[in-house]
Amino acid sequence: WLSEPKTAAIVGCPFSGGQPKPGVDQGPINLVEAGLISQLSELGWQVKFDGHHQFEEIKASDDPPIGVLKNPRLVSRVTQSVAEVVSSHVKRGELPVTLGGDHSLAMGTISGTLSQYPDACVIWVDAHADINTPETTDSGNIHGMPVSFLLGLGSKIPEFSWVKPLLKPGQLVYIGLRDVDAGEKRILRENGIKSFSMHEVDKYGIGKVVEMALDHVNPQRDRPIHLSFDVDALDPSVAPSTGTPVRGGLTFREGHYICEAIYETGLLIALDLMEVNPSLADDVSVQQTVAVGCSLVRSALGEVLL
Ligand code: NNH
Ligand code: MN
Ligand code: MN
Ligand code: MN
Repeated sequence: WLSEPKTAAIVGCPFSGGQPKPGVDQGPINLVEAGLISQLSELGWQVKFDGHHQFEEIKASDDPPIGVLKNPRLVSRVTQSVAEVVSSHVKRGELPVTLGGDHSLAMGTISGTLSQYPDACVIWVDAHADINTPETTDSGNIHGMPVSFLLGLGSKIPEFSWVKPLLKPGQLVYIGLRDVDAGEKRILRENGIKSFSMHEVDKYGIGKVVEMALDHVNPQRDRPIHLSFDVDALDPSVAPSTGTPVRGGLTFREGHYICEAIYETGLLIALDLMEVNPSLADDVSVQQTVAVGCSLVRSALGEVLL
């Protein structure tokens, strides 16, 4: 799937419209300033980065809620443009590394991947399932909903008609869940969506969990993989600077192991690193979170311990 020389395309997305806390738009800028690009070059990748993605702006007054959905037009237009960018990189055999920004962006990144490889599988690493529909959401924040849009669940919002329901439940697996809303639990159950919560990580260990996750979505190890990693999957002691930290998360090593094991499959074609918010927590915590973000990306792109 990837062309030679192997090329990573950084898609920096300074976007926060899928949730209410300012600052997450600074995530990609901080990750790049921390040296991510040279770190990936040192791993042997050609790295393409021509500045952070520029989004058209929509004034809040021109973007009233649709039902309960907040900033719907802005999120729709931004994610649609991200879908086009990711799709064009995947088409050229480049690995898009999308840096968020909030996780609503994955509506775009995964749409982009699936438009080129409809049988790609998605591994979603997160404390949250992000599978609320417009009917089940309590918050109205679209970063809690991208998966339901990709699956075509819930009522159809004309503003989002560009999002095609390209993802089937069997193509998706979760790792790290621990804060799943009641309506989301029902959706996961009713659609038979495989999920490895922190309970399963404790019970089986991360090595076995990743193996079982891959066996579910990729039994023959022949399908390309899109990894969507929300940094809040990590324990807040490891990644404190994020909008909705939830205790009891993945350790530093468990998070990195997931990335390493997926790299080892040779099947990774797209990566998201989302929800780094440098305006939350103290300077040391911010630096720690940004450094962890860079190191997760390096692990997913082949950094090895020995
Ligand atoms: N489930 C909640 C919601 O829908 C929280 C989602 N927050 C996240 N998701 N950070 O990764 O609003
Ligand atoms: Mn998320
Ligand atoms: Mn989350
Ligand atoms: Mn919750």
